[in-house]
Amino acid sequence: MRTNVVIIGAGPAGLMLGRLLELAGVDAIILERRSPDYVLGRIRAGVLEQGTVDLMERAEAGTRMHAEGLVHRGIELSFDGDRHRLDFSDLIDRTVMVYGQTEVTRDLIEARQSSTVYEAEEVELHDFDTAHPRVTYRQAGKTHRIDCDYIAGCDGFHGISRQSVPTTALTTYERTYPFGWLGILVDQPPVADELIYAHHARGFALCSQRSHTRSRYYVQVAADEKVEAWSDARFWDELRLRLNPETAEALKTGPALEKSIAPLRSFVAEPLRFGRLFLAGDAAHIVPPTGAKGLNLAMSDVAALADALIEATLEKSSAGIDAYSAKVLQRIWKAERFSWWMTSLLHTFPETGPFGRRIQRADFDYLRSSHAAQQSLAENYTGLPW
Ligand code: RFL
Ligand code: PHB
Repeated sequence: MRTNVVIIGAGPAGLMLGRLLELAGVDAIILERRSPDYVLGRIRAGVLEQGTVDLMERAEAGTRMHAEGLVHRGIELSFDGDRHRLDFSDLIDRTVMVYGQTEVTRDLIEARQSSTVYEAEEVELHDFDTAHPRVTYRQAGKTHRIDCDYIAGCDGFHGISRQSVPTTALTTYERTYPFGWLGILVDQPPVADELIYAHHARGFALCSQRSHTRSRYYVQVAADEKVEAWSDARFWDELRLRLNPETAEALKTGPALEKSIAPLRSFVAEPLRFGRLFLAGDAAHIVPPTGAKGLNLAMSDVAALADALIEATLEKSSAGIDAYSAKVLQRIWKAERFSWWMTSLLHTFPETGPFGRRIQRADFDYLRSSHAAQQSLAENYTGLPW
């Protein structure tokens, strides 16, 4: 088999890249290790920047998002029960869209007309440092080979693409946090119209949502915590303790549809190009979810990569692919900084002690008193320019 671009991974990054290439008339095959049901069952992000919304439209996959997604004008921050609302519309005339990653994935799968190979095992990348790269994989006991011009590694943090690059060619920057997020999905109306990010001495909590009838809540837990140790009742009790009393009172609880723990990590690999292999999305970088940036960053990467690959294929110009890595890394590091900062402000860090908490309180008080600081948060949360 032969194609222009082999895309590894059918998460949001791979599916969006595939869709943009197909619309431009560039041939691409997506190889995904899991089944479609598995891919659609992963509960992850919930907040889309305007740039991501625009990209869904460009991909001709935005109709349901506009019908069912919720436009949010702001968020609420809470510090030991003291609340402060940030109105992005007033501050910088921008909004975000609350629409689940599962739905984004579903819409992109439905929009796609070209082939996606699911349950592709033992995917291997070959000769991407030459003019003739190829990818092999196994499916139903048979080995297949695809020759191509370019390979796009969109296979997430644990994928094979980054691991295929010689370690000497890669510089990685990493920070792990001594905690994770325990998340619960529940068929109950959200406790508030907007998202609430709460700092509390017992740890961070987030009240998010998927629709007017489905809510998503998170609490900070120790990194080694086991999900089995958290009954639904224990989760709700802990969440209430971390919210201010009126919010805790208004919380509508129910049986968990899904409950899982995600570790928190900051990670960047540089560069993002190795010959004819390009990394994008979580394959290249991870942010802690506190800034709602991971999915959006994956989307801005592939918007740039799609343009570069279209130019390289149709116009035979390498300007875009030559510039790709340096261009997207600029934006990636700014999102890394913002996500790290939001995480530092809102979580409890056992090692920083009482001094650390007073600094966090000062950061929150400064934010409450400074229009400039609020604008800065709003600008980063709603998304820096693409
Ligand atoms: P994905 O989604 O991990 O998809 C990678 C795909 O590659 C496949 N794969 C392979 N395929 C073939 N061969 C192999 N060897 C393969 N290895 C892996 C995988 O099966 C998978 O289908 O990466 P992608 O596309 O880069 O997308 C990134 C986003 O999923 C991620 O950044 C976000 O979910 C992060 N995130 C959030 N981002 C936001 O923008 N806003 C949010 O509100 C937000 N909340 C979150 C989040 C992530 C969370 N968790 C669980 C880490 C909340 C949480 C709790
Ligand atoms: C979510 O709804 O899953 C969500 C929302 C905002 C975040 C992280 C996760 O910052």
